[in-house]
Amino acid sequence: MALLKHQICAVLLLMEFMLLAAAESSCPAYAGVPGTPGHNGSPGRDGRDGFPGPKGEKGDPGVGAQGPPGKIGPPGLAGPQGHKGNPGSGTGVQSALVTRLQSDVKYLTDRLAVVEKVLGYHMFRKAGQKYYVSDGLVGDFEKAQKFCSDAGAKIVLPRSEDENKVLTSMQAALESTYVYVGATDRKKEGHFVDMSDQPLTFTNWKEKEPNNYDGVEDCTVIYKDGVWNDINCNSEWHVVCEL
Ligand code: MFB
Ligand code: CA
Repeated sequence: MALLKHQICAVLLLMEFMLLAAAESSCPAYAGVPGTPGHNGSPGRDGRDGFPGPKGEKGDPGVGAQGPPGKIGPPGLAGPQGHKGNPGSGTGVQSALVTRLQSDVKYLTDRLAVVEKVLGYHMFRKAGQKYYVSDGLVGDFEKAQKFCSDAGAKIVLPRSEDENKVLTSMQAALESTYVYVGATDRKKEGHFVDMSDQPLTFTNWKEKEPNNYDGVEDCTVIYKDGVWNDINCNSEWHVVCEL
């Protein structure tokens, strides 16, 4: 009897399951409350390769591996002459340096001697590489020439406009009317030369001078405004020498 009961229950349970399955598939059931979403599943397997894309643009030219060096070319044209080399380190250079130093020492010694002589005068001015000096002496041309030559100097003779201005400034300081200038035409009338009988390279004659006034004017003086006049060599004027 018990076995029969079990069999009936089993049949009933099977029928209930079948009825439920059919009901689900044929009767709309009202949606229940959505359940909690499940976790993402594990990633799927890679897909298969896609189809080849369109052809790309042409690339820049590539840098090929440098080839082996070429054959030696023909010799070039001769270049310009090189600069003079540095002086050798031999004794030749030393002797040249010694010679140069000796020359410099002599130059400086000579200049120092001139400066020391210049300092011995009452008045002096520098005119380029020369010095104009005076002690305020007044005399005729012969006296002037002796005074300067005794001092190892010459009567002053400006060789340029600038030097002429320096002498003019000295004349103002001496408060003199005229100062003798080392130029004469004693040897040939009308041809003035310096104290070494050389032609003059610079003159500043006053207008209408030299005029050999009265036929006795063979010497030269400079006036206050710097112009020159020929005068009688026996007249007495201030003396300025140049070193
Ligand atoms: C002249 C001049 C001359 C004399 C005389 C007194 O000029 O040439 O040397 O100084 O004046 C006019
Ligand atoms: Ca004159």
